[in-house]
Amino acid sequence: MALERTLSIIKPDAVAKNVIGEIYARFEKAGLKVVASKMKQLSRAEAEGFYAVHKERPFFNALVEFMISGPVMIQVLQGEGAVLKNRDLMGATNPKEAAAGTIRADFADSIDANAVHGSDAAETAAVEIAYFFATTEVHAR
Ligand code: RTP
Ligand code: MG
Repeated sequence: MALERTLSIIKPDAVAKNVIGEIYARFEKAGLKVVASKMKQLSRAEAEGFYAVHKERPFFNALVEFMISGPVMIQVLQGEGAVLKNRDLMGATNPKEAAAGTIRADFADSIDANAVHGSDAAETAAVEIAYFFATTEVHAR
């Protein structure tokens, strides 16, 4: 497996539930290192741009409204197979379908308020990391 980086976002619902630390602990216990992080209130334009791939989908407006409903915690995770490892920790998009012990099973309330985002491939990870972080803000560890 290759050493990879992936973009993770703790969404407004999980920030509001005060579980940033619990989610970071899961990353660390799985061998993922936080190599960049920032808390941010996304603007509408930033949220629309980030999820532009979904702009024709019926849930797009609800997704954008939700993502700007409060601050998010954005981080770059680094580790062996980081993209898939993070997706495994997150669980299925719909928390009702998420495996027991995953972040979404434990902290998400609905398919809209589903606690976390994670890049879905190495290529999208590179684009998403550059969307939020300058290269000087991502640290070799
Ligand atoms: P994310 O991008 O946030 O990590 O989530 P994901 O890959 O698991 O799911 P994706 O298909 O990329 O969808 C992005 C977000 O849109 C919302 N969604 N709602 N109502 C629906 O059918 C529906 N489908 C997707 C979810 O909040 C999902 O996280
Ligand atoms: Mg996605």
